Amino acid sequence: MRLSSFLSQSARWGRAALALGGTLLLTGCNLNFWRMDGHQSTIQVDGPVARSQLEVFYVTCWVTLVIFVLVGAVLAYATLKFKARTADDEHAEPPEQSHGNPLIELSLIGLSILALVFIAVPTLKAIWFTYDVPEEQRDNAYEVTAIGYQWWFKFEYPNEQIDGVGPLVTANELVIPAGRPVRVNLRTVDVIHSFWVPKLAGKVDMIPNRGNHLWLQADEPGYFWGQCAEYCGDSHAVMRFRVIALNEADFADWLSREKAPARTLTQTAAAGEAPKIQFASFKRNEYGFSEKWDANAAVPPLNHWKQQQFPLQNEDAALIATGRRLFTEKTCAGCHTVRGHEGLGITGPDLTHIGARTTIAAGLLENNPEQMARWLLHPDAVKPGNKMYTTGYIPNNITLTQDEVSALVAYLESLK
Ligand code: HEC
Ligand SMILES: [Cu+2]
Repeated sequence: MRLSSFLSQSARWGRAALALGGTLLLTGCNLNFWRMDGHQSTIQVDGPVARSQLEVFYVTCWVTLVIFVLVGAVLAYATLKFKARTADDEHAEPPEQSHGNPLIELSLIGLSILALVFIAVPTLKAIWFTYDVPEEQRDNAYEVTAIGYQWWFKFEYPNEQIDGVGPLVTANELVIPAGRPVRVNLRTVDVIHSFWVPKLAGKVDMIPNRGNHLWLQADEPGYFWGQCAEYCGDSHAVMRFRVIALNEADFADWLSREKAPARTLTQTAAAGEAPKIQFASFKRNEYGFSEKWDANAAVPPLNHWKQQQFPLQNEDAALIATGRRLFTEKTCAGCHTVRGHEGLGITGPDLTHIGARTTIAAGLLENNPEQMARWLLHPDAVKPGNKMYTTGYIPNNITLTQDEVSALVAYLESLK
């Protein structure tokens, strides 16, 4: 090798090593990267269904790793042993061929079959296990129905009937009892979506005219991230949801709050003044989540959810009343249900208790007055192509002043 080519070669390797070292250094600071413990990790799981799926993943990984090492070793051996070392070697006769050796070929076939069986047995077991709630736990199972819409999720509780209304309905945050199997019926009103809560279970498609289902269980109370996992149009990537698993008492409390009609504030109960919303602070395409959502946050997500159940301080009853009137005037009521108030629409998410949810726009923004204002002002900037904008704001020519937005926000956030 000539000196100049040696130098340029080693410079290239040097740069590569530097880049690799830099990457390791940077990601090294982020422990979550190494633990693979992101919000949607399938490696750090919190329920039996996801655990059985993880086991299949590991079995497959180990089997293929063994194959990789064996094939790699044979390849390396052959490469080194039969390498041309001198100019004469280039023209030498090929070494003796072992093609057609029945012993080698049969044992390769046998080993392949063995590897497949090794993978197939746990896979089949997991398929049976994840398909439906195990027989002996059926009586204990809780049932919900998840319905996919472009681009949000509706959740129905068939066993929680409200007199004169029908089943309890909510959206984008699925609240379940912890430590109990939950059977989720999967439906869609439009295209194919897919239901996936990486730490608990998934994925199963929501297919038009086909009744799919899955089951999941959270080992302990917790707050879990979910995501539509089947491309379904413009805002598929931001069609998210949350699963909140509660202990028995908290779950019963939530059910009774959730079944109650929308909260109505009386003038005497609250006559504060809502803090001013900082309209200037909205940026395009910037996710509205604070550090509260970090894994090491001072307020763990489940506690954050619990805090969200309480009314905001400084509720302004007059402003809330204006917001309620605007909700009808601006045609919001035609798409959204606010049970007990004027809202009757069913094409958008149920908003009866929107103030008590931690997210808006299908898990995309944190639910607080600022982000709510941002969503109402520019739903299209937050979520491209969303139906609230394309089939509501545009045809109905909805424009909102900052005062109107402030009133609507006060109203929506009061719906605990
Ligand atoms: C044409 C029907 C339609 C109209 C009119 C409409 N919305 Fe919506 N709204 C939707 C849909 C659909 C979504 C779900 C959007 C998404 O996440 O993709 C939505 C989402 C929302 C959300 C977030 C809910 C959640 O759980 O994430 C709020 C809050 C909301 N709308 C309030 C309003 C207000 C206030 C108005 C009136 C100014 C209004 N909407 C007008 C259809 C409508
Ligand atoms: Cu989808």
